[in-house]
Amino acid sequence: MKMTRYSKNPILTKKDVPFDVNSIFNPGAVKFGNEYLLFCRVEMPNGRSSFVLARSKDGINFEVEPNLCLTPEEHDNFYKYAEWGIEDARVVNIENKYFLTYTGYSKYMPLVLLAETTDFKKYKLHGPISEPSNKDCTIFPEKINGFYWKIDRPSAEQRQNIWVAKSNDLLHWGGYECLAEPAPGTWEADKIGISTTPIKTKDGWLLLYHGVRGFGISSIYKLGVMLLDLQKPWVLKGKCSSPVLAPDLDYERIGDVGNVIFSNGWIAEDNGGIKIYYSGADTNICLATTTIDYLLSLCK
Ligand code: M1P
Repeated sequence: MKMTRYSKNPILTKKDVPFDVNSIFNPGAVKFGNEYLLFCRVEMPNGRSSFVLARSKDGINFEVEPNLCLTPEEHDNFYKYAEWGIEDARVVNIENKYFLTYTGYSKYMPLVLLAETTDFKKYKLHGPISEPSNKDCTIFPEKINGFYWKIDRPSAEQRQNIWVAKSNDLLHWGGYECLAEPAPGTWEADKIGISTTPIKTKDGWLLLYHGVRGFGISSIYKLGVMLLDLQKPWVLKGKCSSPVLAPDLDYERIGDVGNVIFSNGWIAEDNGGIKIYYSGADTNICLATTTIDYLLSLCK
């Protein structure tokens, strides 16, 4: 199986949200008990984003909860770093806790915030785990060589590369290494960023990433796949030469930001299948399915 879009995409739009929003998009995804959870970004009428949970028994039909689950205003001491919105959460299960890495947006510009939960009802907010400008952060689901590891995407003047770092406690980070750079003259020439939480496979850590290239007055966001060494997560073992998913259909081309496919959530099934949750044009939530074996074959 290659990459298959769900025939009834999008699976969620703002019409499915039981309160007034501009859009619902860019969900983190995780299995919690016997449920699939999407930790969705909703842009509120004032243009600032918060999070709402959507729940499903089959990973396809989701119901959006009636209330927001996390807002900028709940950030107390960290509100000044989240005042303009919280965006694009990645969710990872480590040692029976769920950690959320997401963008806090404010006058300081984007940085990475960390929160944890055990029940998706109460959230412990840890605040920034980067300086600005930084975003697109995900944490590995287990310790490697005795350390926690994260991947993120600092903006260094005009350069936007993907970096990796390690930590003893998930709060203090060091050992920075540059993991991947945009490939000049290709679909990912302008910038890249990690999309989804790493999945452990027999061949290495598998990740989706997004690549961006400017065309005329706009940019096109496409998804790629990369493979990292299991024991040395700063070593890129391979990556695709062309995108695995690119804007094509109307719901990916037309919306608040046209020609964007963006993902920050996927779920690996026990049978080797993968559900990729992605957003078209920063406006909706869609589903595509594939397999670990297919994605690994692209990284050879
Ligand atoms: O509009 C596409 C995406 O642009 C930004 O992503 P990045 O900084 O990684 O290029 C984010 O604002 C993201 O939310 C948005 O989907």
